[in-house]
Amino acid sequence: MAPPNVFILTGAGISAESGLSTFRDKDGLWSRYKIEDVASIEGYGRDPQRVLDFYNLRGGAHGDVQPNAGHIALARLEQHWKMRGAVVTVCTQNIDNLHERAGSRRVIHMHGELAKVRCHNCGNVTPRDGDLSINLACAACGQIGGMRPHVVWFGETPLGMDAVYEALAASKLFVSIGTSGSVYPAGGFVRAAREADVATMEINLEPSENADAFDARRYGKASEVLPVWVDEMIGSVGR
Ligand code: BV8
Repeated sequence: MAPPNVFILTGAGISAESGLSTFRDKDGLWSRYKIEDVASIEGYGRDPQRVLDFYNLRGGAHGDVQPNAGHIALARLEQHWKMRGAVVTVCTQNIDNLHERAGSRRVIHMHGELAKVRCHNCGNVTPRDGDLSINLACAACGQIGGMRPHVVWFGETPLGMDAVYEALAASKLFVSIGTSGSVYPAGGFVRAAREADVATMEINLEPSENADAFDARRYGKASEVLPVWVDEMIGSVGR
């Protein structure tokens, strides 16, 4: 008997212990930058280089960080589930590649990836190769000034939404990890799960904005709580 498919949503909190800033914690990114200036399509229109500098800075920080025990635990769960004919989907709001570097294979980056850049004019996506500037020309269409990070800003449509809702509908357990639940549509996934009779659990440092919507809740650091939870999940289906 295969174990139940699991849908996992992660946010900045799972990468916090790898040294990457979250957004809304006391010293988070939004305490130093205004969302509308650096993570909105309007802000990009007003001052594109300021937006590119914000992501160049984050690209630099991502360069030398490592996956933590929380990322590694989720990859272990996926591998174990796969051996037993079941699926673990990681849908992340994060633009770092720490899930992949920890060994997760089925990852949906609904807010994009800092490791990729996109031409705002023709849509061509290529691997990030150093800092972005408004003077760069697109290798595909040749236009200058449109090279941007391949990330989803406020007011833009998240990526992979069909795959997200398909995976959520095929799961029996929805687990939200390291997210404040303050950004939509991700913040609404727990309600979509409940409507589909999917069991829900929140694992976070502290109660999120949607805490009361979850059937179960565990609080603590992801690098400490996740290995314990994954051991329990694997133990429940036999090694
Ligand atoms: C959309 C970019 C339609 C990449 C991000 C007006 C106009 C247009 C849209 C809207 C509008 N009003 C509202 C909206 C919707 C809007 C929205 O939600 N606004 C909010 C402010 C209300 N959403 C959008 O615009 C989205 N697009 O709606 O399009 C649509 C909808 C459905 C289908 C089709 C079309 C686009 C949203 C994407 C915006 N881009 N980032 C980047 O720069 O990274 S959002 C940004 O917030 C990041 O992606 C981040 O991941 C995300 C959520 O933040 P969290 O990850 O939760 O991080 P946060 O700091 O908040 O919380 C961290 C948590 O971790 C905390 O709870 C903390 O306790 C915990 N923690 C800390 N340490 C640890 C820990 N937990 C465990 N262990 C630890 N050690």
